[in-house]
Amino acid sequence: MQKYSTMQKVVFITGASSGFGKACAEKFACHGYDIIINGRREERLLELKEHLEIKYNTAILISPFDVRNKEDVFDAAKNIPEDWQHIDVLINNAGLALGRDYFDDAELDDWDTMIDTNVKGLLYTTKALMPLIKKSSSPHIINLGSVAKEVYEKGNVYCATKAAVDILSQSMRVDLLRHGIKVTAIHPGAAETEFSLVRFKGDESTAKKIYDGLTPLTAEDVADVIYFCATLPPHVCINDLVVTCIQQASAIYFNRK
Ligand code: NDP
Ligand code: 8X3
Repeated sequence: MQKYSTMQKVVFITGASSGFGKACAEKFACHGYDIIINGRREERLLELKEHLEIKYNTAILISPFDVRNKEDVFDAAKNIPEDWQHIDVLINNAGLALGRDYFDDAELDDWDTMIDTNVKGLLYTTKALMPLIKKSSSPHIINLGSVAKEVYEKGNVYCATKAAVDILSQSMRVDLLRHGIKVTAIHPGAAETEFSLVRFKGDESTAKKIYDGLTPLTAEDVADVIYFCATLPPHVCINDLVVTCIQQASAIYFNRK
């Protein structure tokens, strides 16, 4: 679908083929935003685009790329069509955990993938889109951190990547202050998405056990919180927001039934 108006607010969401990213696409589309959706699984993005355009009569652009690939990220940013040339909200959501092992047992390749995706991918995407973000009259960058910025056993490198997201969000907020760019870091607790299935490499029963005895957050809960942060008055910015289900008090403490 063509964009109706270049004035329409544009949201760019990385990792929109599943979980929080997909739920954010649905939430912003239902409120009339035009959306650029990213992920590696292009068929899922096409399916989502069709669904949202039909249901909400909004314009959706797909931008499939791997956030780890610097060249692809910058090419994708360069190739955004003329009438999409401003980004009002960037949601840096693409990310993953791989493995849950003691430091000395963990796989080096898993560490590389988490660092390349959760940290370097977020940096590349933000840097590549910066010219378009600066064109917005009310720019906002929203980074997905996690309660995992607090260390838990066998969390090692995943926790480190989310601590890095925390620090980078603070740093962006300081360095981009002079441009009037809002920077929000959202730190969710356990939420049932494809996250654990990815973490445990397709092992469904181990993935399910993570949520035993819990009513965890849903992707829609997190999207609601993100939408709330993105739609506050122009002079108000939520800098950091930790959100958990009521049975979780920190990265470590749970009250399982
Ligand atoms: P999902 O696995 O459901 O979704 C992850 C998304 O990231 C997918 O759309 C995936 O798309 C995308 N993605 C992964 N790697 C890449 C890549 N290299 N390039 C582009 N896109 C990529 O997980 P969630 O929705 O739960 O997770 C979203 C974010 O929230 C992550 O950053 C995660 O760390 C964080 N988080 C999750 C929590 C949870 O309990 N679920 C709690 C706290 C934070 P594709 O595979 O198509 O590329
Ligand atoms: C995902 C939440 O606690 O499984 O970031 O690491 S946790």
